[in-house]
Amino acid sequence: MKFGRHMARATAAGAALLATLTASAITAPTASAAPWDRCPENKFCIFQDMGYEGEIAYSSHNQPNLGWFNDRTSSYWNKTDHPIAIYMHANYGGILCYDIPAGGSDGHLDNPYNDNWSSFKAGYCEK
Ligand SMILES: [Ca+2]
Repeated sequence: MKFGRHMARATAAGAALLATLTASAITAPTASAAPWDRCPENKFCIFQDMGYEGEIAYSSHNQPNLGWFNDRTSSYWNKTDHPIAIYMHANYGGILCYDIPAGGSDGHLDNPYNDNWSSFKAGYCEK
């Protein structure tokens, strides 16, 4: 009887291991995808959270009002071929302006820029 129970446990353990390996093989491609991979080519992407996490919004056009995303951006990735100017108020207003070069990215916006973006357009800030 002892031998029989031992074999039953071994079989169950083997089945569990096989299930784990199978699950890993299926989920591996998803797990290896970086969060910024969600940003399409030729778009300027903004993320709600640090580390390119949370909700994402993107555009290849000027945005005078970020709508739901107003004052929420905490990281960004510029996959366009041109610079982007960020403004702290809608309609490209406010005292502060933030330049992003073509291809630029930052996974951790510091104050006063974190959660403070309200509009953006192509080009550098006017100084
Ligand atoms: Ca945020």
